[in-house]
Amino acid sequence: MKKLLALALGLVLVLNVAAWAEVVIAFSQIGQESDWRTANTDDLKSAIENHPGWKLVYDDAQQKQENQIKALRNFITQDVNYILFTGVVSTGWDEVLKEVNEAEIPLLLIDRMPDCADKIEYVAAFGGDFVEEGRRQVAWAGEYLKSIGMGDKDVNVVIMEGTTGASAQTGRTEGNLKALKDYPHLKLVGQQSGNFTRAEGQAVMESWLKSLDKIDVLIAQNDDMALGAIDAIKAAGKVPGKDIIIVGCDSVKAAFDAIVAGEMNCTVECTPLYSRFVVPTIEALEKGEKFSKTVVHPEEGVFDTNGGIDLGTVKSTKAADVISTRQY
Ligand code: GZL
Repeated sequence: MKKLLALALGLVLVLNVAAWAEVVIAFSQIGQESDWRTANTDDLKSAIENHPGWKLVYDDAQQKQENQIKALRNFITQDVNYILFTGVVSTGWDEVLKEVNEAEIPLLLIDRMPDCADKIEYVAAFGGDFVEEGRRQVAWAGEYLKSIGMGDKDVNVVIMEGTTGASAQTGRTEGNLKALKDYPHLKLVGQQSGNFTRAEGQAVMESWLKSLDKIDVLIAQNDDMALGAIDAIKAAGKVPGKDIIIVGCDSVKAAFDAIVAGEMNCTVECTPLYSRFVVPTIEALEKGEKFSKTVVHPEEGVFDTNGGIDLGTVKSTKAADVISTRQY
């Protein structure tokens, strides 16, 4: 009996020590609105759950800010060791992120940065350069048209925006509109949100096909909306990638498939694979290292039908040449 008791006590002790040494990382994720988001979730979940001594606390906010705020407060109550955060929109985070700071839980910002970033404390930040991504989208369309001898022809452009108020939408729109000034023959005839989802992208394109005289170029601020638009274009009896030039963003696998099939023309990369930044950063923070508050932008490419389109900061790569190497 004594031996059994000693064994039980030993087991409790080991479990307590293990729990005590565990690093608990909480992740407030926006939702499951796109292939990009799914890849981002899968990448971070798998890296954290498979890391020795780490435990993941995960929350999917279903694209609702109030759910993210609730999740952040739950993380504080659970006294987790780190919080990973990306905000569905840019505003409305000041109060809750200050509560995270007051709880002295290290905050890592990934993907979409909150507007209050310069008023709160965070230990590291990794996210796309959304303005540059938006610039690249329009510049690709302008340079492509020049490459096929249509640089001096007026063409009608529509911009399908992401979730209204998300930094990925505001940044890409800023980049889109700035770049349009460099290509005066690209005439903006429509600008509407498709909320980063395939279904809403299809619905917006359906309405544009009914209401606009002619669409020559679609700039879709993510690939899911571009793929939804392709569905609508085909249903209307038009040829996507030919009747309407289609430029997406993210560079998810389905976009590569559409480009290789000739139904899409270009996708500007925005990587969702953040574990390669987050894991070494938390490992270093665990050793007491400090990081700057500068947002780290991953190196990203542009992928299209034939490659070779020079956008200044990057030259496009032929999608068919690299499709087999893609990780998401
Ligand atoms: C970009 C990310 C955006 C993607 C969309 O970093 O926030 O959200 O471009 C996703 O596909 O929904």
